[in-house]
Amino acid sequence: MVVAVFGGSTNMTKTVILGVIGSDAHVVGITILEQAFEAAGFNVVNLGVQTSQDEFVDAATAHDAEAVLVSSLYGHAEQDCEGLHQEMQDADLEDVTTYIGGNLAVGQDDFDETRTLFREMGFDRVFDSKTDPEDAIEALRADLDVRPSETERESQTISA
Ligand code: B12
Repeated sequence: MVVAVFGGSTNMTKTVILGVIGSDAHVVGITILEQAFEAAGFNVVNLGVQTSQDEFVDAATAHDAEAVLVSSLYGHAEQDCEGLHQEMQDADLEDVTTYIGGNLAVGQDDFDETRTLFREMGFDRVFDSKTDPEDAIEALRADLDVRPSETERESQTISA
């Protein structure tokens, strides 16, 4: 189903924490995501590569973030994310929206399986490496009930 994104708050200063988790050093993807989310009006705190779970949690607390966007490219996302949502819960961050994206499994043959795995780990949405950043932005606007600006709204729809 395709629905237009209407309604919700026009406050576009929602803060998102972005980073590459674990020992992963792939930086290009989050640089593109940072620029795309900033251009869309979000306040982005980019923690960069090789970010620990503690650093995500501390940054989300310090910046009173609405969302945590985790990136992983090198195939160890499952191990690196184990316990993250428990840690967020312990820090009273259970209401923070969490996304993960990238090359989440070695090979990534069956992405439905990968999505199910990460959803069960607590992520609200799971994106593969072919994701257009605009799709993630639309999803986050919908999840945070944020309305895009007039000009952005003209062309935007979200698949649901
Ligand atoms: C460049 C590169 C490197 C460079 C990284 C340089 C740097 N500092 O960034 C170097 C040479 C260092 C490297 C090293 C390694 N790499 Co490398 N690397 C790549 C390569 C060729 C391109 C990555 C890239 O920049 N893509 C361009 C950006 C724009 O795309 P992206 O990263 O996918 O990000 C987009 C999406 O994934 C998505 N996305 C990403 N994260 C998130 C998060 C959210 C929330 C959302 C919504 C979307 C999203 O949006 C992004 C923007 O469009 C890929 C292969 C490929 N073609 O993807 C392999 C690849 C990622 N590497 C791989 C591997 C295995 C490694 C190594 C482990 C190799 C080794 N044995 O040493 C090491 C790991 C080192 C480390 N500690 O991280 C594998 C991963 C395999 C897997 N997951 O199944 C890949 C897929 C190559 C392959 N086919 O085997 N790598």
